[in-house]
Amino acid sequence: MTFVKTICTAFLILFTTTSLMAQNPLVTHIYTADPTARVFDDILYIYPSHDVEGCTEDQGSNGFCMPDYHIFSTTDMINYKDHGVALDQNDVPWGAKDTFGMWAPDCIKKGSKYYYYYPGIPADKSALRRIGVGVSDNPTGPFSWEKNYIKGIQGIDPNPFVDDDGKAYIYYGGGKGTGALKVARLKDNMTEIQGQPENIIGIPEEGYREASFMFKREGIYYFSWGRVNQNNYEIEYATSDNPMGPFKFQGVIMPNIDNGTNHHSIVEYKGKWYLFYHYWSLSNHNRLRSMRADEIVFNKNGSIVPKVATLRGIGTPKAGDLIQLDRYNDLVNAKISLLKDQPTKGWQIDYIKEYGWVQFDNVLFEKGKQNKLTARVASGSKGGIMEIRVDNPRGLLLAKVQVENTGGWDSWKEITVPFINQTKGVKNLFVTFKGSKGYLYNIDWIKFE
Ligand code: FUB
Repeated sequence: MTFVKTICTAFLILFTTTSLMAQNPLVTHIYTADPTARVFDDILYIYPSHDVEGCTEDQGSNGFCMPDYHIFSTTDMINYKDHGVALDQNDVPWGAKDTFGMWAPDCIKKGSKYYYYYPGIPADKSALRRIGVGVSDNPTGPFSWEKNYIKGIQGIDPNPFVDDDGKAYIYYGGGKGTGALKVARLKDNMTEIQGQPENIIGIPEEGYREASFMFKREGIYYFSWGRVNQNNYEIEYATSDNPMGPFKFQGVIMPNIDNGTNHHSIVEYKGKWYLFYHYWSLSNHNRLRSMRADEIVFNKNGSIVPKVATLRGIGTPKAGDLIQLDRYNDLVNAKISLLKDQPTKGWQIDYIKEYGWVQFDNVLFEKGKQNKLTARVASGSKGGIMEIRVDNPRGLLLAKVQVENTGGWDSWKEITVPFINQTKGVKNLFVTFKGSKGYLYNIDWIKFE
């Protein structure tokens, strides 16, 4: 049963911190949703939720089946380390058991401690969701979980924020029957609220709103959320000079991508700003989502340039990293589909025809560090040639791979060839397809060594 498989995978991961690499989605070994990205001591951490299959009718809610939380980290935004399960649903001290309702979490640092906030279904049935918190000396835990939920608030999508003056806040909202997005001051202990929660004022009232996220940039407080509006589901934002508002509505950050939900977070890392969100193309099911990220930019006046979701995502692969060409910037005379033999590994480029190419931007070539190219390919025809070039489809030729018939379109083979020419710096890659009429070969990935 798939669910049993998921549990086994979770166990495996529990005991072995795993390193994985991908473009969009960021990881494919498990489904991950609601990614909150945080930077602590120059490392980027992601605190997502975890979608699985296999819930019975009385388990899970709104079609989601979510048993636990994993934590991820990266320093290059290409290789992601899975630190395993940080909290299982049945270890929530105040939670109802086996309810698969572990929705979007978040984590923040205050002083030298890390505080992990999560929504859970309370055993006392006092609300649809309550919000719990755990404390740790490390961003990946182990966390010491507070015995009771935070009194005075109820809802989903907890988003803590610590201002430069040390004052802390928690934003939350959403969930059935709770239309408003809210904010409450957190006491210095980070486990209790101070005063009464307030509604977020100044943002559109129509439609369903959830997935609050607060960040500060150049003295401006940016509050963003997900909303089901006339355009389906969009990520929107508003700004203020006060973390409690009132806010001024600014517009859309990410237009609808037919997601059903699009929980997000925004973070600055190594001088660039990124939007983390989720999408379900790996599963073809919008309750089995995978986290993704794209770079965003700000206009001079501080407004955010709306971002259209990309396949390419973020990060600059270098020698040794797998380059998933199916996460392309442009593709001509070819298609993509999920790998048939191992769908959880992602996609392949297929139906490749002559005179086509795939463009994949931002690959780092370090002087003398790459001399060979390996391509994972398959062909059920007489094959063809792959030319690896930079800058444009006729640019400098780095390597040439002759692909023969490998025994079938799913019979994968790794072919290694030497570099013909060297290049240096961050380059846009063009892999061009040469051969005769008909389909030439399928490509899984390429790698420089
Ligand atoms: O993942 C479950 C819920 O869906 C989250 O809490 C919401 O923000 C939405 O993404």
